[in-house]
Amino acid sequence: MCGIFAYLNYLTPKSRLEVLDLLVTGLKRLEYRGYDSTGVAIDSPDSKNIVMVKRTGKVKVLEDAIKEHFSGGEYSEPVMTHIGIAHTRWATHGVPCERNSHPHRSDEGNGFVVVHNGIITNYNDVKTFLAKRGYEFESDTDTEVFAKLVHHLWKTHPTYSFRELVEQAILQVEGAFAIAVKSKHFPGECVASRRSSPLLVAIKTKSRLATDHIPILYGKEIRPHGQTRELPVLPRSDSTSEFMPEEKEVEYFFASDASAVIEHTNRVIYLEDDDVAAVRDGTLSIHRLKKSLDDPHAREITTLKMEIQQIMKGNYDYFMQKEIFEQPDSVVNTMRGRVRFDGNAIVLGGIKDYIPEIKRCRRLMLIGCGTSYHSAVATRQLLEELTELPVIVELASDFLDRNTPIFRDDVCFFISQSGETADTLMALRYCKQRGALIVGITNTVGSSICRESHCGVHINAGPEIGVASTKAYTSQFISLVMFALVMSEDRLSLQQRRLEILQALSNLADQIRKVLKLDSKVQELAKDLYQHKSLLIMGRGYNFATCLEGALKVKELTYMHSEGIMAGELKHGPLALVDDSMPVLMIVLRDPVYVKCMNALQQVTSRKGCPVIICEEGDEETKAFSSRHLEIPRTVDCLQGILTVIPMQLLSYHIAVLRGCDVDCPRNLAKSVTVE
Ligand code: G6Q
Ligand code: GLU
Repeated sequence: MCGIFAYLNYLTPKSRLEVLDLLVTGLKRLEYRGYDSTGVAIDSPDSKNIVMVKRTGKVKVLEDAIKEHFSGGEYSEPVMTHIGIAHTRWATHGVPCERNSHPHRSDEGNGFVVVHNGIITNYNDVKTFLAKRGYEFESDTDTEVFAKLVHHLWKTHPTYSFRELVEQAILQVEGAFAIAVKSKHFPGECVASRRSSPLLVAIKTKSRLATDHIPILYGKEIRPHGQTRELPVLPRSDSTSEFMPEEKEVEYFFASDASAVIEHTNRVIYLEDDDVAAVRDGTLSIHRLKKSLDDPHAREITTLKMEIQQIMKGNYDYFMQKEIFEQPDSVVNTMRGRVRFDGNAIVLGGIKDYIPEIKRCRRLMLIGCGTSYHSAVATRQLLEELTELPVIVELASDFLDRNTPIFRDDVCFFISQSGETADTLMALRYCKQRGALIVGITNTVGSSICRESHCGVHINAGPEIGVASTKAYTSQFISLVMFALVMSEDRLSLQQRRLEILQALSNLADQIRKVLKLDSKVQELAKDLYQHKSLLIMGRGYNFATCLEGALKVKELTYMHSEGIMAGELKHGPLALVDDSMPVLMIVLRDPVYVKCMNALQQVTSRKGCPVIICEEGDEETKAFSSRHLEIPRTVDCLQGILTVIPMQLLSYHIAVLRGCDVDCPRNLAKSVTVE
């Protein structure tokens, strides 16, 4: 949630209009993270002041406002060195409006301006502290206290450098944040930091970088957080090394994720919690006040493998649509280099050294939120079957509410597309502290969950931009299936089953292509359904997860009520909802629960319900129960969920389009939920 983008050009002439253009493009790439309001801050034409433009709504509104606001020729003059910061917001404190939009300022003179992602939990204490010192607040956000705190520190410690001021300020705040700060008192400098919210620095130089890491500079003294009454004594860094580009000209980007920078450079540094990154005179340095024993001495400069086309919509109308149609390829990418269909072997490089330890564990726990949680529900049965271990599936938020007992011999899987979801990350830390083995299943290289796991599997689905998760789900599903196959490699009694699954995996991409051909039929179905208020989705066994996931897609994209119902529970309550007008969709496949599903189908039709049925190709007996059905190819029972979820993705997409909803940016949501 919230996208931060900052751009610093050092000895690289750029007009302010060009800078604004870069900032707006950066924000567009990050828009999926939040789209309540937006804002930018750049230098005024005389470089003595900071000018800000903020707007409620999406980046397009800001773009139009910028065109209007910055039309003068003075903005087309090139400047050698400049820093611009920008933000797209997902409101947590204060309604979405211009007043609450970022950047937030320290004072009427715009001395310091700040963009922030996250929540400053002790903002009330800081606010009281500052109010007593005469500060007046203009917004309802938690963020504003940060700008004013830096200003207060600047007033009281006039000798501090910009970086030191920000370091002192972050010592005072609690909660989650990624911040970027610009100041008219420190022209050409930018300082950024993070704690529990993602932030990276990207570096662009003309020639290849001569180094692949930046040494970290440590302070000598550690101060606890939350001392707003007595400000700490400044710890000084004890080393002088830092990143200086070979040539003088350099451009730096600070961004919430890599999709915003990939069109400029593929060289990035993922900041760690409490890193303070500062650029001064074109030199980047990374500082930490606190040194712990296992801290590395440097931050690595990573080369991104992402391609620009991966984050463009291409010929599709929406990212979500593109991502649904990418699934024949994304599932193959998840298996690439891991599954050898000829030798029936599977190697998961990221966890192979831990397999003996995992095999000795007491139980497997799968933890995630939303769609990622559903991928755990979808694969639980197969994991139980092939590992013969107890498998516990948990929603991260609920898990944290319960102080769940965790043991050293537990293996805990954390499933997350973004790798940054706060609830999942908190649950990970909780389990890690208690000594469990932590396995990350993520789609985002360099994300917090990735970095904090002992081992893991990258699902390799490619960037997922649509807020509604689609291809990440099918790739998470396959990653967990591959893990189950690895765990059962040496079990003779399971070899036949394994072969059957491997065979099915090799046909999966073609079968997905076939399901995608149902698109126009699903669109017709959407026309029948889009004006209704509700949609019940029923199934059981391997397809229960599809019901939950389908209902989540319908809710988030179309704002219609939808519920995924375990068909076995029908007679325990939900059947009361069924009549001749309630839209119902039922998944009835020829698997071990077929007879039970047919019972449920009969219960629904005998209450005058007229369900849409998802069934197997050519299953005349099941089709006879309704005039509306979608036929999907036959596959092994435990992989059916991959094929049945695709019509649900398409259905929610088409209903959303028909209802005029913003498919890629559903109201009130954001892609990466970095607050609890
Ligand atoms: C679903 C949403 C959402 C998402 C969760 C977890 O369409 O994208 O439910 O799955 O917010 O996100 P991560 O997978 O990034 O942890
Ligand atoms: N808490 C800040 C606000 O409400 C930032 C929100 C976020 O990162 O989601 O403006």
